[in-house]
Amino acid sequence: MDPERRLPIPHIPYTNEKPRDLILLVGAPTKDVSPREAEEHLEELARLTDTAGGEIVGVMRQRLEAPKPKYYIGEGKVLELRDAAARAGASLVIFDEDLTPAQGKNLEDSLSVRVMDRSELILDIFATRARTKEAKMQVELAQLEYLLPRLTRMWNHLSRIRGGIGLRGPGETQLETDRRIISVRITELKRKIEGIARARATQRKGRSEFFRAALVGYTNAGKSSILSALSGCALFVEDRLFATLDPATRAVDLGSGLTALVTDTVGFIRKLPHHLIASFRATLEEAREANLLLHVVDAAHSGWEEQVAVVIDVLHELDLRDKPELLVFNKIDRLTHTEEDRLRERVQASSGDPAVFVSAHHPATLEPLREALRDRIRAQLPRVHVYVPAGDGEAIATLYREGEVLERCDRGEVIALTARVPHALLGRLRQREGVKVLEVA
Ligand SMILES: Nc1nc2c(ncn2[C@@H]2O[C@H](COP(=O)(O)OP(=O)(O)OP(=O)(O)O)[C@@H](O)[C@H]2O)c(=O)[nH]1
Ligand SMILES: [Mg+2]
Repeated sequence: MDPERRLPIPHIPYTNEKPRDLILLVGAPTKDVSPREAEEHLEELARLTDTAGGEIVGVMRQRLEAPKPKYYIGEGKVLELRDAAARAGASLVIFDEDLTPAQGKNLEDSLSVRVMDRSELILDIFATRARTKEAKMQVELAQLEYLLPRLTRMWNHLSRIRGGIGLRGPGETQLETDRRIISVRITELKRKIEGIARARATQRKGRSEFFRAALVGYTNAGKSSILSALSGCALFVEDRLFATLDPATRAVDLGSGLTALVTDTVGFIRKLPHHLIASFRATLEEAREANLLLHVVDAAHSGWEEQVAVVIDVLHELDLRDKPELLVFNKIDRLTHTEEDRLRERVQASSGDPAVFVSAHHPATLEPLREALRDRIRAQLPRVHVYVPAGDGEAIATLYREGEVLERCDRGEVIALTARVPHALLGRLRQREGVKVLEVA
């Protein structure tokens, strides 16, 4: 049978008509996580739960020396959790930590409600938010790979409950499937995604003469807002996690005859499911071919340093760590002057990496970012010798305005300049009467 027909992935967007899952959250960090970080992680899990359309009815915490093999948390805590879930009428328990398939199954058997971990929740959000064919296929692939080792457990609770968070996407059709069909589908999806990536690579070739930058960063940092502000074309922006799933590229006019192609990409998050990262590799090809990564940071978030570290880790995993990077601290409108000064000092002291401080909501503050982009573009422009008739003031002025003049030598009738010149200007100069251009090897 055609596996495509056996495993349709239903796209069931969350609507208010559906009863909301009542959810208990569990945070069980190990002792090396600071109390502030532990609370930030739970807060983020709560935002993820809200994005998925669930209603939180309680939060439980436990500090662990190390995760326990059987239930992740201690056995006493499991009993406490079972009582709390029953009292609150919870239909779902979500752990902030990754559970092994066995831990998930043991917990479900003891609690008699469905149990999910952060990875599964993130996959569910991606499944309901994916819009394009490519994003849908990537999420389906990641979900199937996550599902495969947990198949028996899924069948177990599917016979008890239907629908709800975590059961959207492929979960609902698992009853009549088996591992073989899933594996066939996984191979099929990989092949199709690669095909799309190849088609995209061909498209990109046509734009290769442009300087390319890719916006990367933690989810909700303001990547789409920055690209909207830079390009003047509105992109989807939302105060929710994972507003953007598909890359979007816009031409950004930087003035002085310089243009950059800037790509907005999917946001990263702590503990991004490994399968999801793998399947988003193709989408992030755009970032791989960029000349510069603009790493956007939410400067107003108390956990920005941890978020930067998470993004760096994911970039590592995607083999993107060696790209030139510019840190773009966004949302400075939400900082006081003192906070902004302190942030600048901290950034300077800690990394020494190049950084700019902007607010996507106040376009004038984006000037340092535009300037940094212009500098990077100019640094990559071809170096040429240009000989201009001394009387051609206009050509000389244009060279100073649109290019970067490195040397000038006035030789009476002719002015000889060495300059970095944008491709477009190069074309115009070559056609100009009396002007000679020689490329420097
Ligand atoms: N105050 C303030 N809010 C901002 C700024 N930039 C973005 N925001 C808000 O932050 C939220 C997230 O912005 P997005 O541009 O969607 O962030 P993103 O990084 O594209 O997020 P994902 O696509 O979800 O990864 C929205 O509510 C924006 O209005 C800023 O400079 N200042
Ligand atoms: Mg976005």
